[in-house]
Amino acid sequence: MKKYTEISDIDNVSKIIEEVIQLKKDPFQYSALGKHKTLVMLFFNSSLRTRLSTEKAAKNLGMEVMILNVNDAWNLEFEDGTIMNMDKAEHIKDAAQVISQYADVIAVRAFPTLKNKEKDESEYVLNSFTKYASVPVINMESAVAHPLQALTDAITIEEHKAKERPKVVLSWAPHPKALPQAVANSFVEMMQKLDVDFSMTHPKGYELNPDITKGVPISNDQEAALKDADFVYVKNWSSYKDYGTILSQDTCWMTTKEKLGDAKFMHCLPVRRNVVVEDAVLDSEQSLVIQEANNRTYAAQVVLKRILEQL
Ligand code: SN0
Repeated sequence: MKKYTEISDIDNVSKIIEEVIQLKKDPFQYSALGKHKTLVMLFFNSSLRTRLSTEKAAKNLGMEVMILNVNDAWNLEFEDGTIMNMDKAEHIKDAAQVISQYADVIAVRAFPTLKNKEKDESEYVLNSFTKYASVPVINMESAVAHPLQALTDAITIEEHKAKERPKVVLSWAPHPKALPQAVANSFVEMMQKLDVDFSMTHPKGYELNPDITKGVPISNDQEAALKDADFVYVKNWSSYKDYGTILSQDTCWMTTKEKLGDAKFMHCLPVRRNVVVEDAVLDSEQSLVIQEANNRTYAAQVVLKRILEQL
C-alpha cells in the first residue's frame, strides 16, 4: 500500500479483513517491521481514539511516534503564490517537505470548514500533504472521509455477524453541533464493498453526496428502515445540500432500545448520550461501541503494516 487516504486504496476488502483477524491474534508478530521508522501524526482537530489507537498500532509494529497538534505550530498557508504578509507564517509546501525528513509515514487529521463546500471537497489540507510530502500519507479523518473508521466498522461487522448477509442500516441522529459528513460517507462507501443488505435512513434534507449514495436504498421513515436490522450504525451529520447547516434536532430520531429491536448498535464515538442514543442502548450488551473502538488499533495497524512493507 502506497498511501491510505481513501477506501479505494484497499484493493481487496475481504482480504484485508482476514489479515486484521490474523493480526489481532498476535499483535506483536511484526514488531520488527517498523524498527527505526517514524510515524508523524498531525492533528488539526481534537482526537481521542484516533490518536491513541494509531500510536498503539505503530508501537505494536516497533515504530517510533511523534505527534504534533498543528494549532501549536505555525499558522499554515495552503494557497499557492500568495503574498504571505498576513497571519500565515509558513507554507504547506515547506512544512510538508520538512516533516517528510523526520517521518517515514505522515498521518493527518483535518476536518472540513463546513462553510465552504467547494473548498472542503477539494480536500486541500490532505491533498497538500500527498502533493508535497515525499513519504506515504494516512488519512485520520479529512473533510470528506474517515477511511480508518470505515475499515474498523467493516472488521467489527465481520466479527459480530450471525448470518452470511446481515442487514445493516445507517441511521441519522440529532446533534446540537453541525458535524462533518465524513464518517457517514466512508461508512456508505465501505458497506457497498461488503456482502451486506445495506440501507440508510435520515430526515429529508440530510441526503449525502449523491455520488456516494448512488444505488443505496434511502428511507425517511426510521422505524420502517430499522425493522429486522442486524446492525444499526448511528451517526449525525450536517446537511450536505444546505451545506453545513442543522436542519433538524428532532429528538424522535434518537436511537432507543425499543427502536433497535434485536440489532447490534454501532457508533464511531464520541457520542452524546441521550441525544444521539439513549443510555439503555449504550449500556446494554447490544452495543458494540467499545469493541469497535478497540478495532481502531488493528485497522491502523494493518494499514501501517502494508505501508511499511512497501517502503
Ligand atoms: C467528529 C465527526 O466527524 O463527527 C469525529 C468523529 C470520529 N465528531 C465530532 O466532532 C463530535 C463533536 C461533539 O461535540 O460531539
